[in-house]
Amino acid sequence: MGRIEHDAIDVEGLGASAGALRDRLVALRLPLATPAAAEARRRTTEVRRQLEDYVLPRLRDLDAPVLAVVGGSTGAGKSTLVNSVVGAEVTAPGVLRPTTRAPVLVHHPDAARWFEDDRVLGSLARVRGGTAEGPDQLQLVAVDALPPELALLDAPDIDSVVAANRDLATHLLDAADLWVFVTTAARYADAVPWGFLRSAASRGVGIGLVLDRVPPGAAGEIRPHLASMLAEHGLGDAPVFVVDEGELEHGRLPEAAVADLRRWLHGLVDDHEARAVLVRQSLTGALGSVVGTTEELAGAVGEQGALADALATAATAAFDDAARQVARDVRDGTVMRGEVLARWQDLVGTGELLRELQSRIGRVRDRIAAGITGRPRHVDRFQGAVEHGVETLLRDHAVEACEEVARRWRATPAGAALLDAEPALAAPSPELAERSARLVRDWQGALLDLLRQEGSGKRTTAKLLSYGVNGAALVLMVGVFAQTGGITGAEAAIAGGSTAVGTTLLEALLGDQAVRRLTERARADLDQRTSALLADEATRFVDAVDRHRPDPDAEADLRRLAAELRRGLGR
Ligand SMILES: Nc1nc2c(ncn2[C@@H]2O[C@H](COP(=O)(O)OP(=O)(O)OP(=O)(O)O)[C@@H](O)[C@H]2O)c(=O)[nH]1
Ligand SMILES: [Mg+2]
Repeated sequence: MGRIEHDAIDVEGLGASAGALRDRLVALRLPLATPAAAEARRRTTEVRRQLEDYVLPRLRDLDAPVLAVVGGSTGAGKSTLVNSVVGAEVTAPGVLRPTTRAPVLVHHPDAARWFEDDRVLGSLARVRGGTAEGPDQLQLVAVDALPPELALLDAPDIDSVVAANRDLATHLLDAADLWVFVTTAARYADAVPWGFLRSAASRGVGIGLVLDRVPPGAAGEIRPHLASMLAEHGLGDAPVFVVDEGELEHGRLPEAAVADLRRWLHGLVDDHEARAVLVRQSLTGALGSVVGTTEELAGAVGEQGALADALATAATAAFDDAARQVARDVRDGTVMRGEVLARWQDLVGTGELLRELQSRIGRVRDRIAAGITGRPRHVDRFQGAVEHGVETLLRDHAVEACEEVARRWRATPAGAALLDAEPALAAPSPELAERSARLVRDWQGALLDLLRQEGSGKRTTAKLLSYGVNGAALVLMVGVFAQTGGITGAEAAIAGGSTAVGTTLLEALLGDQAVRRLTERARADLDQRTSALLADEATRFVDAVDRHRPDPDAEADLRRLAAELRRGLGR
């Protein structure tokens, strides 16, 4: 065998890029269940297989024999044809369908080394002598009748009732330099073969069509129709070989029936230049389709990224909304109703607020007293009610936000699948109650600090401290949950009239301006804390999206590798 010149393409560069692309495709994930993803995943496997089965082995060994795969419908006569072309019984034809389950690769004895290792169709175990039985085996047969530069592969049927047969047929055709596609007078217009032929055309693989088992005299009628179908599918240049149905001799077709096909096959490889052209065409054709598909896959990855962004945005928007609603409810007195109001009235009505406002030692002593008597003070119960009120508010809005995210996500199949995959997202986080209670306590702590700061360095300090910051803090809290900045008539009504007692005192101490300002600051602080907590709830959704997001570099990697291959092909 003489060496083939392949100056027209940068074999080494292409090999490196194709290898890198293969590795990238192995790692490629399209985790979102978009309608396009299933197809994209299928195509990913297809391109990867195309690279592994054909492009990479061919780039490594441009001088390996041309592999012609004989494929087509069941019972079309493929095995009979292979036996007839090589003039020996190398593969078993049969009456039962499908007959050929394990593929049979026929080669010249001198070409054995090209097929014995896993260079091509590496996933199939080699069997020599005996009979291969399963779709994961490849039967190797050496015959002198074939030129060393040509190997023939008898494939199972493409339209088999056996799924493994169909997959294997596709796999084998992917590995081919050349397709010998066999159909019959009865079946040439079927849909399945044309699906395969369309992919052959897009892959640019060399192809010869055999119209087999043609009733004598029927060819004249079929040929023009077949030719127009081929032209329609971009295969107008493919030669057509008509084989008349006739008597078989020892299970083989008469010599005259296969002479043309054999001559064509041998002609393709006899001449080094012709072989180089065939190999290069199939190779660049395959690489061209690999590039096209890779660019489409990059697009699909990009769409998944954009969809993931949209899902994450829907989640953060729902929780931002929830935070705004919480802020609104805090202002319009929602918290100050029911239990909280009742406890506040207790606090005021029993005179405990006044005592609290006037007690400089404040809570510590009272807590000890409460501990001894076991009777919770009104101030504690009020505080508990506020904690519970804020917690309820946060939970209600968090539940609503979860439902809103679910509603938006369910609008897309990918979002729906994501929710099904992450059932914990149906409800707010289990820690929400505990975190809300802590939020209220932390906020109250900050409120006390605020009051202490307000008092420090001023003449009011001593007075404020003498009245007790705890009491002042309680009055401020009520102010925060009422409608406007300061505690004035409107809020006093909400709070049951008796708020005025504390307010008057507080305003007398700090001035109404300061009370208004402090209330605003305390409210802003509460808003900030509730927003942060709800933002954390949103993060659970964003994290779930991130777990189902394609690798952020994937799209750019695919585009870069496709561009490299384009350059290597000189396109
Ligand atoms: N008389 C006659 N019989 C043929 C001809 N070609 C094939 N047959 C018979 O048709 C049957 C099917 O042929 P095969 O060669 O096994 O067909 P195949 O395409 O390999 O079938 P699968 O392996 O099942 O896909 C066998 O019994 C053959 O002997 C022909 O030209 N004339
Ligand atoms: Mg067969």
